Amino acid sequence: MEAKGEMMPPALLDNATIEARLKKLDGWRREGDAIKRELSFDGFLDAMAFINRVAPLADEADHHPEIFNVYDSVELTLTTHDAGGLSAKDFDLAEKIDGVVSAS
Ligand code: H2B
Repeated sequence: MEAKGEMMPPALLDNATIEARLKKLDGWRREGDAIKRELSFDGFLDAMAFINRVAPLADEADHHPEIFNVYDSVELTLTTHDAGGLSAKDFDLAEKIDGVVSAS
């Protein structure tokens, strides 16, 4: 088994792939080396419940969004720190998050 510190970072995506995958997402925008989606909910508890539905998906993927909450709003930012930009892991997780949004 590979030690944690020796893992290869995921490959960075090229611009064309980033644009193509972004088009398939729901409400995400690109901001430099990251993609972001802002959501609003019916109050703080619903916003927290959403974050808690995202949490196990993120941990399963070993890929963790930056999460910014103010009362009923949540902004998610995805980037691959290990690779220094956007990788397939960001888009794979964004698709799963979109699934959570559609289901709620
Ligand atoms: N999450 C995100 N968003 N980017 C990363 O590069 C990343 C991560 N790296 N979660 C993972 C954890 C890495 O630190 C571990 C060792 O796999």
